[in-house]
Amino acid sequence: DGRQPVIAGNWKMNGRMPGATATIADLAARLATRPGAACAVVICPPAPLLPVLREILGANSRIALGGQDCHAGTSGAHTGDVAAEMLADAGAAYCIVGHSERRADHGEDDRSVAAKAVAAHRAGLTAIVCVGETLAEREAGRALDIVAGQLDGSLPDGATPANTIIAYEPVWAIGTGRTPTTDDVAAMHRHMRAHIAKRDAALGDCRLLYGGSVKAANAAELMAVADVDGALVGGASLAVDDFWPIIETCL
Ligand code: G2H
Repeated sequence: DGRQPVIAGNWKMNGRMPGATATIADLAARLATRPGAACAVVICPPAPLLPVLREILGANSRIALGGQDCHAGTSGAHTGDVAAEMLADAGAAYCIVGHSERRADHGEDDRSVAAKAVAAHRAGLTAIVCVGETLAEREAGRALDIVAGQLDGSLPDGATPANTIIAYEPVWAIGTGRTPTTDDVAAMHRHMRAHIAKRDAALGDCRLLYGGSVKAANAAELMAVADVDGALVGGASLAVDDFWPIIETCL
């Protein structure tokens, strides 16, 4: 299919010094033993760690950095928020937007997620737009429709396969150890690709990541599913010994 796979680690609110610097140095050293560009590796640490991790990696590292969220605006009276431009200044090339934890904890809806994706694009960042149904929605047989609606609302005009990656993360699989069957993931990803291609044929070539309890033991079978172009990994991205075998499935 020609799409370069992406393995992205979402550290969430984890990572202190000096552990974080040791982790990134270890990961960079392992990747240096596997030259080539088979797979894009992205780490999304807490924002305060971005500059120091960027310094350790250097400008041309195989590991790219990303933010976990951004504000839609460029500056202003928004205490606690971070602009996409600031993430770019700090060394990020990607930004996650619309993660279900942001949607749940901070009341973000599709409209605000789309505005954040626009901000990421404005700052030159690749947006990783997250969608996914709840357990109740899946049990009601509504998963495909819910995700299609989230895609309609969360993907902004101007999204392209170059500036936008989509992560399907069923809410009930996040941090729970539960994962959908590979058949369910295949059906969802096929449906998502067809849905976005209907809106804009070019968009159909976006990378579609699976996220939610990805770990070494299930990564190979999930990454082998048609229309899965990589993974967004939370808990299993925190320790290199857990994360490395997941990356290796795409090297
Ligand atoms: C889903 C995922 C990373 P985990 O949130 O975005 O986390 O792999 O811990 O389920």
